[in-house]
Amino acid sequence: MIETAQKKALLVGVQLPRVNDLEVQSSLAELGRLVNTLGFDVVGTMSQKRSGEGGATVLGEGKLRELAKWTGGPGFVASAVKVKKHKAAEKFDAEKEVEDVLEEMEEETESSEEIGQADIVVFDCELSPSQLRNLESATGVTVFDRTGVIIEIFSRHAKTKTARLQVEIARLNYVAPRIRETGGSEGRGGGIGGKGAGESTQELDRRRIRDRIKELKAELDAIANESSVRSSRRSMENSVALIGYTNAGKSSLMRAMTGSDILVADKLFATLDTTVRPLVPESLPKVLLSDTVGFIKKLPHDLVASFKSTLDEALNADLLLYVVDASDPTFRSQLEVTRNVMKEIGAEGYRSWLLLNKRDRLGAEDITLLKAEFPDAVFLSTRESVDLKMLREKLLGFFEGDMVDEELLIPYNVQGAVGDVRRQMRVLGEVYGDRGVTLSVRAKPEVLAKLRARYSI
Ligand SMILES: Nc1nc2c(ncn2[C@@H]2O[C@H](COP(=O)(O)OP(=O)(O)OP(=O)(O)O)[C@@H](O)[C@H]2O)c(=O)[nH]1
Ligand SMILES: [Mg+2]
Repeated sequence: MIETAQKKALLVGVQLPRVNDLEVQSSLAELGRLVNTLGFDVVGTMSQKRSGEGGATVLGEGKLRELAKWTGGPGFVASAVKVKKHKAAEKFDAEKEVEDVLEEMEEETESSEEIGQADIVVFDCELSPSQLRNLESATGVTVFDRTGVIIEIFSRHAKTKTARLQVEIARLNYVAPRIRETGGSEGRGGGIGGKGAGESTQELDRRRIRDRIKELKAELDAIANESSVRSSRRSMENSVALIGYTNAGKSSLMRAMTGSDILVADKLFATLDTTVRPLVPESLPKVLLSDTVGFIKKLPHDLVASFKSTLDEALNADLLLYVVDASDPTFRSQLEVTRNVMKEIGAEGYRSWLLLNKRDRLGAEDITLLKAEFPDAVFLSTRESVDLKMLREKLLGFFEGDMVDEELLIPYNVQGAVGDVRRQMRVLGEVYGDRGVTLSVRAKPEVLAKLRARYSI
């Protein structure tokens, strides 16, 4: 675990061609929330236009010096670990020169800005191990990339055995190539089973990590076998999965609809495990809801793989509810990211609804515009009981699709039938007559047939 007491973080974005300013800013704002979730304070942000995320230090020389002013580092790399030259290396070098000239011009206009003090730097992209090393040498402080931050949050929030194993595998895969000869187990490499005597070389550390990953994978497989038995049993029931970007309100909805006390927090990645609960009050037909891990842009690939099995639970669902925080101006791209990952794991073709949540934060005008843009979406707030009731009815309606409505006349002298009806069917109305009670019910035809046969009614 990283020591986080009052760490001051500087965020650095790299603006690639075809990425507009707004996207860079919103991505940096999101990185800020991730960093806050880890307990760091954000003291500043900076970004630079670059043609790619390559190069020994990602940033140009001038920008690197500017960065070092925040951290008190030298501002250059004593002996840069060269990033492997590729075919387009010459072109890349020429581009870099132009970039550096542009950057010097840019720097002149920015240099009067007030500069604070940062003791950690977080890049909003994935850094290669050598880039990370070079940047740490130039800044003199610990450098993280977005992947490292997300992995750290996941490791802190993982609670169940499965989530802990999955996160640990992703973390070790991330850490292995970043281990250094000296102090390799500090900071992001810390806590990997502890370093034994005589095992200080990189090679040994890496081998130990590979072995550990193998062990963890075997453990995970054993658990997966058990739970596939459990979920295949569950697939007999009506099930709905809540899917969506982190902080969209999935767990809030789950709590409100199932009366469970699962964690809701204004934090990113509050939930890492799938929870399954029936609707409360219990409904007929019975409907199970499952809450899942949230999505994020640039989700590290290893984590997508790790959480695939968590999301597999969602693939057992009959219906997917895409939950969106409609009050977030970037929700469209969040939805796109979510849908793309779901497509990757094979959820294409699933029945789904779009839920535009947090409507309490929207003005009437916003709602009108959104209704025109998303005519089929369900608007709701997890804080409005009328909305929750409406969603519940809509869900029951969905699962009642293959049910029929009938009237059952149950004579007063037939014992037990009314109880059975209430347990197995949805009662829409009841009328007490001379001979017995007439119940208007909605149920699956086979359930009705069984009951009629049993009580001869
Ligand atoms: N204003 C408003 N806030 C909401 C609503 N629904 C949820 N929230 C808040 O949004 C934040 C995130 O809610 P969660 O339910 O934890 O979000 P989540 O989708 O489960 O997030 P992850 O577990 O990180 O994927 C919390 O602070 C909630 O109180 C809503 O309808 N209106
Ligand atoms: Mg949640």
